[in-house]
Amino acid sequence: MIIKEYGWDEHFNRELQKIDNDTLLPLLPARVLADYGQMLRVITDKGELLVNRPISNIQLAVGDWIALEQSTNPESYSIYTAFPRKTKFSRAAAGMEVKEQIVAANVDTVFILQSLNRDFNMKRLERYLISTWESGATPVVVLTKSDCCDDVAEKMAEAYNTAPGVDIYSISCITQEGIDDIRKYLIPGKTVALLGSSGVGKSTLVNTLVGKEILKTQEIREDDNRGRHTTTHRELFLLPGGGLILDTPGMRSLSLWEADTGMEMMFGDIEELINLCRFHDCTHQSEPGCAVIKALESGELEQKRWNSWQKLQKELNHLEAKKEGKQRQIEKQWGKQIAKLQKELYKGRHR
Ligand SMILES: Nc1nc2c(ncn2[C@@H]2O[C@H](COP(=O)(O)OP(=O)(O)O)[C@@H](O)[C@H]2O)c(=O)[nH]1
Ligand SMILES: [Mg+2]
Ligand SMILES: [Zn+2]
Repeated sequence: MIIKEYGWDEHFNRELQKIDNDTLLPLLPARVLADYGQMLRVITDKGELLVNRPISNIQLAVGDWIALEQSTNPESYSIYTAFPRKTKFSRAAAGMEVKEQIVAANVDTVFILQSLNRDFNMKRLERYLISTWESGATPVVVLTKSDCCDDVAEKMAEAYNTAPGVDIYSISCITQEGIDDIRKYLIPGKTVALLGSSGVGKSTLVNTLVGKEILKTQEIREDDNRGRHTTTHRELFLLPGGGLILDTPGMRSLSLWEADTGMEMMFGDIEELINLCRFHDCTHQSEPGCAVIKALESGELEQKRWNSWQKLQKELNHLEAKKEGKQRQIEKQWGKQIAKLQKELYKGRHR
């Protein structure tokens, strides 16, 4: 069974049995390997196939498990349905519209990559950690290009401070430092996604793990040392020793989409403090009995973390308001359509 190597398991098998299949032939389970826009490349027990992206509302992402319907023409398959996801990494789509973008589905471990030389940024790391916890996958922090950094220990300590309890590694694809340590996450049937800004070394890491140049990487441009975009789509690879790895194009920004669980995982202590404030609508500015002010004064709560929490909370509140606004808009449009219909009905009756 090919699909087992790609993560098909009892869980999805049970989901398959649940599907009320009214097609002539049995459904063919498939996992999305690459997203080319209109077309998706999938893996099945019959090998790799190209299928059309459905026009329906289901938003599919690399890593998704779907069921294909076989037509009587054996060469033709279409998407019948998608299986519920085990995990889902989302962000708010770029642009004006309030929309979820699913970056990857059914990922077990997220490698959050930052380079030790220029991409190192704890605010960004916080965002990736929140989104990863929210997704249901386990985060692992991978600090790249250790060969280009002379204060690795200091940066590791900073990362530990931002990501307590999370596994953190420093690696170099040039000296091979740390590469064998992170191989332990590459388990047959399990999926690791590589996330991080453009140029941090995601594709180079895939090549290093695979042991050959299967992906194009960026040339460092002399002028700004930044590099160009080369990974243009998300793609899932089966590693020689088993295990799956998902390379992604760099994300310019990671706007949060949903973060209840993620915020709790990262800032649960702050949420607990807030519950201890004397007034339930405490603004934590100057109120008497404010547990936050007290914790800031005693040093129990770091000012930096409090600032982060406030900033993220503001962003999330803003996002909630936008989502609600969108919902109201939809309802208003509905209202208008119904009013129009009623008017026409009324006219019809009184003609
Ligand atoms: N010095 C050094 N450069 C690296 C390392 N890993 C990747 N690079 C370079 O960083 C640039 C961007 O790498 P790439 O894998 O394309 O990044 P991606 O955009 O995250 O996929 C390339 O020029 C790589 O050669 C490393 O461990 N050390
Ligand atoms: Mg790349
Ligand atoms: Zn307070």
